[in-house]
Amino acid sequence: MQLIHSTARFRPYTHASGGWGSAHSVLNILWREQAMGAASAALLKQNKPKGFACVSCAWAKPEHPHALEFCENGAKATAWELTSRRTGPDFFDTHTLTELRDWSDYQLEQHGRLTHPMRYDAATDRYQQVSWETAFEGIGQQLKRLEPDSVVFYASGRASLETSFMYQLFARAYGTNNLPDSSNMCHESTSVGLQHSIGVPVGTVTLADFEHTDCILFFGQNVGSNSPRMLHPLQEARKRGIPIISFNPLRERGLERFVNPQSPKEMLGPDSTAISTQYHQVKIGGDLAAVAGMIKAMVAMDQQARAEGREGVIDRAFVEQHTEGLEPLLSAVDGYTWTALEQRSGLSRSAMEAAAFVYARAERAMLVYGMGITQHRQGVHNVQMLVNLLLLRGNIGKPGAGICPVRGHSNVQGQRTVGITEDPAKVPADKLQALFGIQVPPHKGRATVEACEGIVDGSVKGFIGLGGNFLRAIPDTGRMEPAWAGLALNVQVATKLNRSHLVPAEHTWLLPCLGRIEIDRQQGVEQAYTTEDSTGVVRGWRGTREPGSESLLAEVAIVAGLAEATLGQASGIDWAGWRDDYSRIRQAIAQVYPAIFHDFEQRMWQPGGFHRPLPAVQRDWATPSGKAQFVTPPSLDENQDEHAAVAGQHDVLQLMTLRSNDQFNTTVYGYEDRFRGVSGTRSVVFLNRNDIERLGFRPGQWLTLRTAVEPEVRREVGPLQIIAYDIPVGCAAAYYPECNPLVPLWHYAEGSKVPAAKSVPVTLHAAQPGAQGGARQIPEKDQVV
Ligand SMILES: Nc1nc2c(c(=O)[nH]1)N[C@H]1C(S)=C(S)[C@@H](COP(=O)(O)OP(=O)(O)OC[C@H]3O[C@@H](n4cnc5c(=O)[nH]c(N)nc54)[C@H](O)[C@@H]3O)O[C@H]1N2
Ligand SMILES: Nc1nc2c(c(=O)[nH]1)N[C@H]1C(S)=C(S)[C@@H](COP(=O)(O)OP(=O)(O)OC[C@H]3O[C@@H](n4cnc5c(=O)[nH]c(N)nc54)[C@H](O)[C@@H]3O)O[C@H]1N2
Ligand SMILES: [Mo]
Repeated sequence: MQLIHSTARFRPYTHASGGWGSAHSVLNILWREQAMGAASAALLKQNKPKGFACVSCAWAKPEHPHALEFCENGAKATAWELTSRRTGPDFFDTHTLTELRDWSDYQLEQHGRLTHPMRYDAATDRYQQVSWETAFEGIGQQLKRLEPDSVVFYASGRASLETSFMYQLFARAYGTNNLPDSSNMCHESTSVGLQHSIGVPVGTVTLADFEHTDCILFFGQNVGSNSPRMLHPLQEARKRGIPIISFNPLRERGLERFVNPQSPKEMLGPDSTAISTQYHQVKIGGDLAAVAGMIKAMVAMDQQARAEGREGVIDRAFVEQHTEGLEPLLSAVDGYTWTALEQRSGLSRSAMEAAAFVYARAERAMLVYGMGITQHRQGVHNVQMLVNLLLLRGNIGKPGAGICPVRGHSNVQGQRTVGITEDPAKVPADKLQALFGIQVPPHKGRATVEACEGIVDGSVKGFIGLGGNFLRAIPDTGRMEPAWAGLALNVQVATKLNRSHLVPAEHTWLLPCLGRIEIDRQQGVEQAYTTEDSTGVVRGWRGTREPGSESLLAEVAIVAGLAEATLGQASGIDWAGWRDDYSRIRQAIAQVYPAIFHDFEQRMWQPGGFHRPLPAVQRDWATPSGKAQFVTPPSLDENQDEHAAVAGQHDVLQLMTLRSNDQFNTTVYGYEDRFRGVSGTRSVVFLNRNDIERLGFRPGQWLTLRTAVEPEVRREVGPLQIIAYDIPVGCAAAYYPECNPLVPLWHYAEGSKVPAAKSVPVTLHAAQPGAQGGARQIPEKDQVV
């Protein structure tokens, strides 16, 4: 099969988010997955009491769900899981791994659900069917031979609280804290930043706060594609006249206008709701400066108000009683000139003042953010700067106010709550010892970047992947793939075939599991499971559809099987008993974390679930000093080291790698980025027209992108076609995961090690369509020629 590059079709999208475009897109995917009947029936149970939790994003599910409580992308995720297509043993009989490595991400997953446990056979270069017993036995043998700290137990963020709790116990009973998860590439900047600033690692906002707020600030999150159900509370807030102020380099459609596809009146009528009342196209990495500008403006307003005998805009009583560190922050802000702030943020002084003015007038304000904040070298400082802005006006710990990081995977926040972390200080080691006889290793394990470093230097020898497509999601994929081939053990628990399954280690297994939409029967009894959403709400769910194959096992059963085969009787845990009845796992979770999970079995079925207690919501600051912290960023610059390396090079642009409207992470549903008007391809780079002209290119031309630091390592991606786009000068955007070879492994946020996937310095070079030129080829919309 030969792949060719189809030409991008670009036509600016003129419609609102949601609306008919969204309805049409849902029908399309149901049809393509041949899942019309199954998925349509399932969609009625999505995010409903006694139904299943959407497998897509982590946005909160309301207590009183809409008749159809799902969005376009949730429906796509459901259809993707319930597809009638299958990738069974016969498929692997006819395809070698060498051959499959030429397939695109789209082709691989499009082929359908995995059905049987498989083991890689090097002699034939194929996966061969094995029994579950043989697989567990074989993997257990390899694990027993390996040094525990040379094995990594990755979790993608989808697994339930039950599976996640068992998985981390298994890793620790085996002898390691190597428990990276997808939040290491995502919201770890949040966990680190918020813990330090307000004493909790998660957001404080709940759905009810949307009803009480007076102002919403929105930074670096693409709500229309990545958490569309949030458009409902945003729309309702707008209908109450609440201002929404957005900061994003791109004019993302979901932040501009929305038509509720579930409202016949709106669908048939001419009106859409304007979402943002102010839209600030901040430069990539310019948020520190933008917020510093807002604070500078607020200080001026405060002084003026006080001089005139009015109440100031800084909440002095709150600051006095609850915080520390304001003075150094204000003196740093005082030191920044407006010219510097304008230059670094890409916004005008009046834009920053306008945002500050509206914010300062609001009695209760909340702040929502996503990957545009966390995936930067300054990701942790970005998060803390947003907290600074909230603390100035006492906007944490009262209704209608707070900080709202929008988490990615549907249970990524919950996994952390039940012990998936490389840091033993974050788990109750004494309880694990007392209850299960497990000695938690005292030293830190590896998070994602450290796991990658270990794979490169050979100190990591085994990898167990509970979901995810690690080898595509991590940075520096061009360097990581060859290193990965040196692993002794690669075990992947998955629902669909992906790249991480195709680069074999010495011993490689592929273990197919039930999806969350499917009924999970153990000993003939249907089991329930629980998740925690972005707003800290824990709820119970059940699968509603028959499993895609009789040979699939539930994730809980797979973890139990691996643990039994590896640890034998050596651990004090009744793995088989837990597998047979998940309420026993919940009992154990409640014993380990009683403050959060007491009366778990009853409370998980309460309408709307239950909230995990968060001290910050009560203005109880679980920080070392007992006060919330203002944190002064050491500098307003993103990428200081790069600036030194590329000083004076005007041809260097900042690249952000992001998601289209037609993908879930590395799962590519199709080649339509409807809201951004791009169709038929993902091989594009969005550039400002002035940069295109200045650098001597033209729209439609093909380029290779080259990383502009560490020139001794060649990092290139292409060919990508230029799209002239509304993006600030000096900035570029292209799709993830295709551009991951451009992100150096060491290029991560200080303090959290989240890869800085939103700020990669690159240079642009003319390329031929389809030319190799040493660049990594992007598999394109697959046309056989
Ligand atoms: N349909 C769908 N839903 C998803 C996912 C998916 O792939 N598809 N992924 C899930 C996961 S795991 C996650 S983590 C979330 C991700 O959801 P998002 O947080 O929305 O992540 P991205 O799509 O990477 O987009 C980040 C946004 O940040 C903006 N941005 C980039 N750099 C900057 C900057 O410097 N400053 C500011 N202010 N903005 C910036 C970009 O223009 C873009 O709008 O979504 C989850 N939900
Ligand atoms: N350059 C760049 N890189 C990034 C990002 C970025 O914005 N830019 N974003 C980062 C972020 S925020 C994240 S979260 C990562 C995520 O990146 P991924 O690892 O791609 O995330 P997933 O969607 O979990 O992985 C998809 C795979 O999960 C498997 N799967 C699906 N459902 C299930 C299930 O129920 N159980 C099991 N066991 N497996 C299942 C399927 O086989 C599928 O192939 O990528 C990160 N990488
Ligand atoms: Mo994520």
